[in-house]
Amino acid sequence: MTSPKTSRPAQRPGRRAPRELDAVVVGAGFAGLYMIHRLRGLGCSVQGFERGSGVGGTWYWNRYPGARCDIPSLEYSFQFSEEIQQEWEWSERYAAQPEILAYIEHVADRFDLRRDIRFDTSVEAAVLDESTLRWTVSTSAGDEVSARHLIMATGCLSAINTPEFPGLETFEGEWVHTGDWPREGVDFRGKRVGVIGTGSSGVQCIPEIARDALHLTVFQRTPAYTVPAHNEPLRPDVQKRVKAEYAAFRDRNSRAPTGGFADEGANLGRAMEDPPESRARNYEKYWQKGGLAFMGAYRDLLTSEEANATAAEFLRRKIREKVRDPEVARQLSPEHLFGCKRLCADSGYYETFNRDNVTLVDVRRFPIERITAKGLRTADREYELDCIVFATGYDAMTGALLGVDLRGRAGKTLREKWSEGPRAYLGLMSHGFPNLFMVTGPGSPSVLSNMVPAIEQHVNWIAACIEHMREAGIRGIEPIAAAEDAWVAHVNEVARATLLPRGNSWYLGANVPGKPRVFMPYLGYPAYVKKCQEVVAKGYDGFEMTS
Ligand code: NA7
Repeated sequence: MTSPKTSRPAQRPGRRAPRELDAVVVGAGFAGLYMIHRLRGLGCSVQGFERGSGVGGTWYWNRYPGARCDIPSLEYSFQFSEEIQQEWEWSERYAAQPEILAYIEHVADRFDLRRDIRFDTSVEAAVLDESTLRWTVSTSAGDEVSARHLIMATGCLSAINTPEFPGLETFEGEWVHTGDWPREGVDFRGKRVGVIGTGSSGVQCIPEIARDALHLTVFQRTPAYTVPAHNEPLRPDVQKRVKAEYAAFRDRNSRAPTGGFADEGANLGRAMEDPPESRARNYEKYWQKGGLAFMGAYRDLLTSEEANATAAEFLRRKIREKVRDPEVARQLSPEHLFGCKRLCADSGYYETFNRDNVTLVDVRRFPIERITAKGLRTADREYELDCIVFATGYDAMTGALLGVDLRGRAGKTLREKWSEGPRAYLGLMSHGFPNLFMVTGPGSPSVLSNMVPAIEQHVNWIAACIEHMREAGIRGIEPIAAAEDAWVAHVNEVARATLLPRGNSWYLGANVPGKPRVFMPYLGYPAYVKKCQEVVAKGYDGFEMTS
């Protein structure tokens, strides 16, 4: 696909015209890599930019000890290439970060994707030329390129959230964030370590750090609900069985209400229809399955408060059984709604609090006031620390998109447009920003589904759209405002029918001070895929095309 000569932007005197491309892809994680592969297949000229020094996206940055996926390996992987599916051997039921990164590197090698990616380079701005409907993209390395299509493959959990505690610059020890972990690792041996945050990252790294550190202090604001992952080596016969019918396996999973992964199957019954003893047995069964599969114990756990309370009480009982000190068990026991913040999958989390070298501090009761030269001060005392680990999460779903100065029609920025929360049609495109695509953007199932199939579905949709534009001689595509408004209203309506908007979660932006509280992902993976197909079948219903 070559760009028509007429679309060349006017040259500014004394400056070279930017290099003209069909597409720019921002990010080289699962989404960016597959997008580049598909665009190349269409014969498009494409340039990728990646702020890291290598491929992998979230799996490049999250190198903290214990980092592991909570979706089974055989499902958290690409399906676009049967060769890759067959040749890659997963070693564990849930892959750890090094294995997932090795897998992504293998895919990049296999399709020679690195040659089109500029590493150590952040895209800083992209400005639409309304007359040509092309984007001028500028980077931290001083590149300026012009592209017909700009594809933001920047990830849902990539802009880290580091709370602005006063005094951090005075800290004499080392501090790190789980989402930006040093490549050379961190040596915790003989050190007094503090971990702030007990979401999935905290829950995964706390048992590992406790094993090495002299002493570990865990600063907890909200206790997490977590279910043991029951991770184990992947049995060769299981892997062989799946590989023998991989396409059918993927097809079944794509229709699962869990959002693109089947795991062990969900129970379609309602919690209160089961008498208490049988309910306890059922919860025990799902606890034994492990991790996120527990969400499937009953179908109404996220819609009925009464049902939700039974799951919460079952999990609190497990904490009391595992944690020896009743006061520590009480502090670790969540009182909020179950499952409205993402459920964690752990390996020995509660047991860690039985160790002599681990202390739990409740920072909801005594908030962190400042970081000091020697450690950290809460409202009631100071803790001396040699190392602080921020496991404080992300500016999720919108952070990376709004981190780029994106200027659409009439010079309006995406930041201005989204000042009261993200607005996008199908989570794919936003009105006023023609030819700007988002992979798993807000308003798509994304984080409420299995990310890799969700990414592939979006990339396939975008690639087909670009191919259609080329064949039909279309220069621009953009959602119609009314279609976008209706979709945003629908996303909210679906969420409101559940308990999810009542959790103080990153799904709502509640973890980042000042962020608008809007429920961002779309709940309903199989229905969403059908909707995207219908939109295309009806001639890109809800979109406006410019020839
Ligand atoms: P999360 O799930 O957002 O967890 C962040 C944790 O950090 C959570 O316990 C927060 O408490 C805590 N936090 C954040 N800010 C503060 C301040 N200022 N003081 C004390 N504690 C704080 O991020 P993760 O990285 O663990 O996981 C993100 C996703 O990655 C996960 O859901 C999986 O999908 C993979 P809070 O709950 O806000 O009170």
